[in-house]
Amino acid sequence: MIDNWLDAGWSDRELRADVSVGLSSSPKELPPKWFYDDHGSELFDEITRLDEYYPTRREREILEREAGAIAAAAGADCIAELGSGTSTKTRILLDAFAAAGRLRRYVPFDNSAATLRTAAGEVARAYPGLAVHGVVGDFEHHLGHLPLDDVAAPPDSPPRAPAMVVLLGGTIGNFSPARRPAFLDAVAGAMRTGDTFLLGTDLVKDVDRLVAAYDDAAGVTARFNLNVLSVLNRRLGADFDLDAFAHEAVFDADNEWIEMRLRSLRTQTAHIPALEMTVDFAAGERMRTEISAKFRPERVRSELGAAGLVVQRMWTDADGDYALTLARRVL
Ligand code: SAH
Ligand code: AVI
Repeated sequence: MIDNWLDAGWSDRELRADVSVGLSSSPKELPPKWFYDDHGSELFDEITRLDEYYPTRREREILEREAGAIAAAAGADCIAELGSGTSTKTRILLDAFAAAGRLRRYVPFDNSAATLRTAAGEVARAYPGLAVHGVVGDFEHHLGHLPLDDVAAPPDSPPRAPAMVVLLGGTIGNFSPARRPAFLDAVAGAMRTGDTFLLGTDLVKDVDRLVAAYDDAAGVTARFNLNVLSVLNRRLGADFDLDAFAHEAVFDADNEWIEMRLRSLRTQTAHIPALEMTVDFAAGERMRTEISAKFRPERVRSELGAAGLVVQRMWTDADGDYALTLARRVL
């Protein structure tokens, strides 16, 4: 079963609002969620296999080592995954929960409809007997619809077992610090007392490794970054010249985040007919397209705690590059 909260009208209104606000601001800005059309999702998948992009490998290492402990500690029979993408690493969790004899439901949730449908279908085929309930939605708006309760359960059935909500890949880092508390409150609000939240966070580290992870030699991240302009061209009839912008990734040491930008290579004007908008760029002007925050363990604990999610366990990979944290909603 797939629920879809992103009908074309909703998504178009959201895109128009984001683009008209973001490109009228100074400095100009676009939210990262618009990277992930079908092509952007494929490019992200390619990024996860790059030598320089360590977070996926590090997270997989922790999952392979600790999935059994996570299954035991969570005691859940339902895994709901926000920003599930291709659900590739999730299979390590699904296998461990199945081995513990308690896997019943998987709820992948993503705003990239085609990726979600493919992933949900593949997981359903690979795990016979698993109820897969996919949700196409925006996790900044639709967490109130996260179906942690089994809609097929008869009304007189006993209270459900705990569920585990997961957010992997370091995706929490793509929220600005100002928006993280509301997001974590919404996650906790979608859970019941006793449910757990498994959160992947990239950790602060050597600047050169961080920058290389977001500015790879093969230029895949550059294509991923520029793809947001193709999304605006296709969906809003805009005329951005992708050859007139350059990808940049810099580490902001004060904020401890990687910032991705598109730098205008010349003075130019882009037209966005759907918004009746023209946007002027000076030569060298930078437009921010993503932040990817890097965390320290204390910050992970305190931000989860502020949302009523109490940390039960925190694991890192052997090199201390990345952390997975399991927190429980206690009230
Ligand atoms: N969890 C996967 C994918 C991470 S990429 C991994 O660890 O590799 C981030 C994913 O979040 C993408 O699949 C993207 O489509 C999705 N996403 C980004 N913004 C979103 C939003 N606002 N609502 C729902 N999904 C979103
Ligand atoms: C999905 N997100 C956690 C990725 C990140 O590392 O911030 C997106 C990404 N941007 C550039 N490379 C990967």
